[in-house]
Amino acid sequence: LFPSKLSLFVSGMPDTFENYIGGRWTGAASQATFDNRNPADPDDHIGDFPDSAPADVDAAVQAAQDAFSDWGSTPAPDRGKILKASGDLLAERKDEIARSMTREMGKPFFETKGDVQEAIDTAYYAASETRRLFGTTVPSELPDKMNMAIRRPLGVCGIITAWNFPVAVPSWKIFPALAAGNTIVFKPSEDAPHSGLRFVQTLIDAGIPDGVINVVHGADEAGQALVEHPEVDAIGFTGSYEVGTAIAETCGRLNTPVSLEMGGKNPMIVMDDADLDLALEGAIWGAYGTTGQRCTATSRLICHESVHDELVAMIRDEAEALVLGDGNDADTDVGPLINQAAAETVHRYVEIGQEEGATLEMGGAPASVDGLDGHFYEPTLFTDVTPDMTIAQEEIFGPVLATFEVGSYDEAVTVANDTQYGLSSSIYTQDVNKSFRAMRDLEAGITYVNGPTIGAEAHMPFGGVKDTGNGQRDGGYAAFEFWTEHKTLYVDYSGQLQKAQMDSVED
Ligand code: UN1
Repeated sequence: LFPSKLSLFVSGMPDTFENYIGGRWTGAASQATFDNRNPADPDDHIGDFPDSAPADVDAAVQAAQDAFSDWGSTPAPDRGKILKASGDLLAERKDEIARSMTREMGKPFFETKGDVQEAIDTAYYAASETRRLFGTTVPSELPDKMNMAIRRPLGVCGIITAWNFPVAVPSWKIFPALAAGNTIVFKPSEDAPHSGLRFVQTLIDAGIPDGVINVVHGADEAGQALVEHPEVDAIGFTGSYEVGTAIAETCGRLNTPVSLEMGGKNPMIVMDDADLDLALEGAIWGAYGTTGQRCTATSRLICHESVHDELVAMIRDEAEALVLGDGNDADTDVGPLINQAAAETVHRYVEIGQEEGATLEMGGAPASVDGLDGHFYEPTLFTDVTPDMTIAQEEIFGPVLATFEVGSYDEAVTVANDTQYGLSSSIYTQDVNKSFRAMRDLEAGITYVNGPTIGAEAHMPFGGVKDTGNGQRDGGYAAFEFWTEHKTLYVDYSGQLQKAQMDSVED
């Protein structure tokens, strides 16, 4: 029944969706639900999802635990075959998943296709790693003895993700975690639960055994129950700094490994020798793509004073031509914000920017779109911003770009690093020396040269320094480092007791 409901999703009546626990679809034990609405048109009621409580989370953790022994001991390349098949299904269903993702969370269809593509790339990458999963083999300090370290799964992994990349970001965590032999309890964002289900459906259709992946819908109560569950062996989280640090505290108390990807306040430096047309395209895409709702969004534009005014004028011209609307309309460049609370938060930041003395160059108000009652907001640009201002420091998660004028490369780097966050960063320059210096000097997990701060690729480490993270990374082989632990093996084939750290076998 469920898959046919999914295919009706793009239009039609609201539907009722369920949790997926131990291979069965089920509502919350309490029967409570929350609704899911189109942010471009909140009258469009997409469906109702279970509002899960600790009892539902407990059932899912139990199912994941029951499935762990078989899945963890399945040959890794066999696990890889299921991931590959899931990637193939994502590719087959790419357009329909993207259409429904746009309806659910608002970003335009060309962007939601990219979101699904990122998951396809991750599926194929993680599947191929199942034939590597490198350990180490090194000489022993003793004769006739071999030393190895292999990678073992952690066990039951809780995955909690945001709505802005509702397929790509879960895939960054779930595919490598599954490839490594872990079982999963996944809580998708309550603002994009359907996209999370569409993603999991590809794993189910690819033949993942019951209990290996479980989905529990809900908000804070469900998330907290997952993090606090004593049988959960690791947590992967992408979301806000406030929620992430609360999770870290709980995980610290319970001694649960945790991987955190939190906010960003990502700088793009434009030096006096930059190609300004290129920088313009980068700034528009980095700041207003996804309506600024990326943890990697370009939110600070740090310009050399000799190019600042020209670039600001260029951005105004270009941004004013951006078309706001329903992301499923072909003309739309920029979709809505995710919900009313987000629209209010963004507007409050704009007011604070003006109160603190920044100049509002463009935008700064909710936008109306004919026939739609969605949470649209004008692409917004502030100049005369100084590093002490609130809009220079706090993550706004909306289409708001703040520019700073600087007189030198050193000043640009000082301004760029003046933030609690350290996710992404970029520099536009044609000077090879400055670009290499920036790669060293910018305090961020990611630095782009001559590109904006967005655009991570699936096989590369993704994550940040300072308050953006806790030293872990999604993406690439780095993800396997988190989702596995080392087991060290010594094999002594000398036929005698050999004592390590002694001068010789006679000691
Ligand atoms: C996020 O906003 O959490 O690099 C992820 C990028 C995207 C991923 C963003 N590929 O902007």
